[in-house]
Amino acid sequence: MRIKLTYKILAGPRRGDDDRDPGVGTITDTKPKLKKPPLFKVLLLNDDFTPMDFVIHILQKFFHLSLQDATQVMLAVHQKGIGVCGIFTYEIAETKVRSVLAYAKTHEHPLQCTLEEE
Ligand code: TYC
Repeated sequence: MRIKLTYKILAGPRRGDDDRDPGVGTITDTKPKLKKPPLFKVLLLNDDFTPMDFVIHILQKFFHLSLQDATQVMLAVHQKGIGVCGIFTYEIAETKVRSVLAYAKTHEHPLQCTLEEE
């Protein structure tokens, strides 16, 4: 990446006084500065009490899954004990987990949800 920078000399020889300093400089930075953020899986845990329809509703409401995909994910969690609802950056994953837990609690279901770094 190259950044062209115009700067003003505050001390020392003034512009024009010194031919070596035209008042414009170029800073060259060879390292790319952008890094991919770490990603986090939002996981849903099975339990014996939360109704299947409620889990499907959660997957549609918070993870924007179609009815077909939500049903598949719910059944996978029901059979395997755990499953991935989606993969997000940390802040989004954390917000999804909080929202799901709060919503399940409001509806008096023991549904558990957590996150795990990819
Ligand atoms: N095991 C629940 C039932 O039989 C359904 C269920 C599925 C609950 C997925 C939680 O994350 C879950 N009613």
